[in-house]
Amino acid sequence: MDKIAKIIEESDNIAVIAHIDEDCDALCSSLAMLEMLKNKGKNAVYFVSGPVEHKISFFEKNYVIFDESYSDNVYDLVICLDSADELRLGKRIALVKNAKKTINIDHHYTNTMYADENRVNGDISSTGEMIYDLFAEMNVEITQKIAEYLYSAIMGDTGCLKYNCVTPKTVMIISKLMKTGIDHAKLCRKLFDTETINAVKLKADIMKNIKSCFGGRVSMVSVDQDEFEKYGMSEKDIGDIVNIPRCIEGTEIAVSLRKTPEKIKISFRSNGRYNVSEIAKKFGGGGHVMAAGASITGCELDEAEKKVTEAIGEVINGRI
Ligand SMILES: [Mn+2]
Repeated sequence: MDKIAKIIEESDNIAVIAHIDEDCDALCSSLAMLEMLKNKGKNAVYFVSGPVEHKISFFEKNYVIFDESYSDNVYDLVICLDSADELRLGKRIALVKNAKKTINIDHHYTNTMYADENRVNGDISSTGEMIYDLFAEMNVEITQKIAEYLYSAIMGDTGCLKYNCVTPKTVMIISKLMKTGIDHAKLCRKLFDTETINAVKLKADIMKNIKSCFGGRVSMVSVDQDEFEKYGMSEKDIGDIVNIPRCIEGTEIAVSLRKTPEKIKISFRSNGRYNVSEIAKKFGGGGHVMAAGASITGCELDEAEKKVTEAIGEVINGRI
């Protein structure tokens, strides 16, 4: 049996954590892992970093929102999912430090291999797909609940099977998950085709202010905190706004900047020509070739836009 599977089988008190600001892959991979552990009779808990974003908040809330009162907890095993490095675990890193054993399962090729046992493969679409493989090795019964989680995790990171990271194997796994009888259309509608009226209005405002540079090869959107507040929303209530500029014809790199009280979050998407994780790295971030992120503190949006444009310029001008 694989080492990771063996460690899981041999551990009783287990904590599951994934990267901060949980996305669909992070949340649903973790929920699938939690479900599997509970089905095996393990004493397992999944700690999220804070309230999860609105779009993925309909899943069963059988997780615990982490706060410092849990910092001294000691687990036999802490399983870290979908997190490229320790910084992305936020305050929950305390659990990793205290743990008797740690496992890291991730598909970011920038992963720093921070656990005792690391299973990292940057060529796999999603952590959800890696969890499916692990469960297959462990002969885990794929219940409908687990299938719903893994299906959502994979769909989340593949843009509903649209992105480069999708392989024939990804599609085969989706097919197997569908065979359990899950209501996949309903899940997709809830996850990807449902917006609140305020989210649509906010997006309309964002669209009016799309910036285009480098002859249209770079498209950028920015949202200030007061724009979220205008519609009574937080930046957690609106998903990937970087998909707005990504769709514009001629765009090779799409960027979004979101101002929160603490920092400016930057998302990068590539349409194939450039490795945006290299740009994210310039700001202390990371991610994948086609999708990456970082954050900037201590400046206003316009200054952050300038810095990002300069960093992209270095990459674009270096290549062409
Ligand atoms: Mn992921």
